[in-house]
Amino acid sequence: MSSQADNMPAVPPIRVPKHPQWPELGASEKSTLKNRIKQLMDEQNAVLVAHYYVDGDLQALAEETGGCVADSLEMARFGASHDADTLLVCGVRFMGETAKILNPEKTVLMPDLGATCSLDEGCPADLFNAFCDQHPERTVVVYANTSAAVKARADWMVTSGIALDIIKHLHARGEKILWAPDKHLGHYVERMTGADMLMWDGACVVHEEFKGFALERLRRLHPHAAILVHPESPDEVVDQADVVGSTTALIQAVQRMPNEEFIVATDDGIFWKMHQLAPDKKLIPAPTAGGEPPVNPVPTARGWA
Ligand code: CIZ
Repeated sequence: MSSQADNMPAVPPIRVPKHPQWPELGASEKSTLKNRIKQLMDEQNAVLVAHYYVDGDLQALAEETGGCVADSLEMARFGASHDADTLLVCGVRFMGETAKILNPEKTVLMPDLGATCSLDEGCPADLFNAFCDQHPERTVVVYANTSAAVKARADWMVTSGIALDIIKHLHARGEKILWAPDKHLGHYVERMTGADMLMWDGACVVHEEFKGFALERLRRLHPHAAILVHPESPDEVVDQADVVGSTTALIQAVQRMPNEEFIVATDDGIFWKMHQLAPDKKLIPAPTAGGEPPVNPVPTARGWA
């Protein structure tokens, strides 16, 4: 068994811009803006595909206009199956790139090209290529949260929904893996499959904030809550989970499980879809190192808080 590489290149500090703070809009301003977006989409034969992590208003607009709200792979697949000429991708840059890879003939637009992902930023293609060159005997598997240039070097590309199955398959064939960029997801897959995995040293800045000790405290306050954890979270958080899974798997768990309360460790954009599909369930954001988290997300101008 392998794990962290000794000779991993030093990755320069990650530059993830802060979430822009937009002014709160009133109902009529929002409605004017929405109508303008709808008009432009009609003119350009565009369809809106939004990720579960984006602002609730954008998820709602995607559904109202016949688009979709999904994970990155389903966003790209939806785009491929739709006859629109233009895909308006509301998500981070790698999601727009993935949509373009699957839809080369379509125009792909993004509202904010600066919206990025710390996993993607923390795995520059030149350093990654050098790392792969040092380990030619390994099968290169990268997570979806990477640039197109990094994906181009990989033998396999996986989402969190299929990572376990693909690594199990490669392990059964006796292959040794070079995994990038998320070390937490990598460790989780390594523990579950027993595969030999050499890890890139990357992590998601959102999921890394979830703290095991704070989650233990919160669980004691909500002993009947089911704990739902995205596998980009650190081991001590994953170890307390009732369900570990992709965004889609966590949303399905809220619908399927009989519990009335759920503590959720992933980006809080996901609460919009969870609340829509299971409005009677109480959703509690997993705690970070800071103070107590808010209970029962409520709609705000920028989404769900
Ligand atoms: O692939 C995606 O959409 C992401 C970022 C996570 C997930 O678990 O679906």
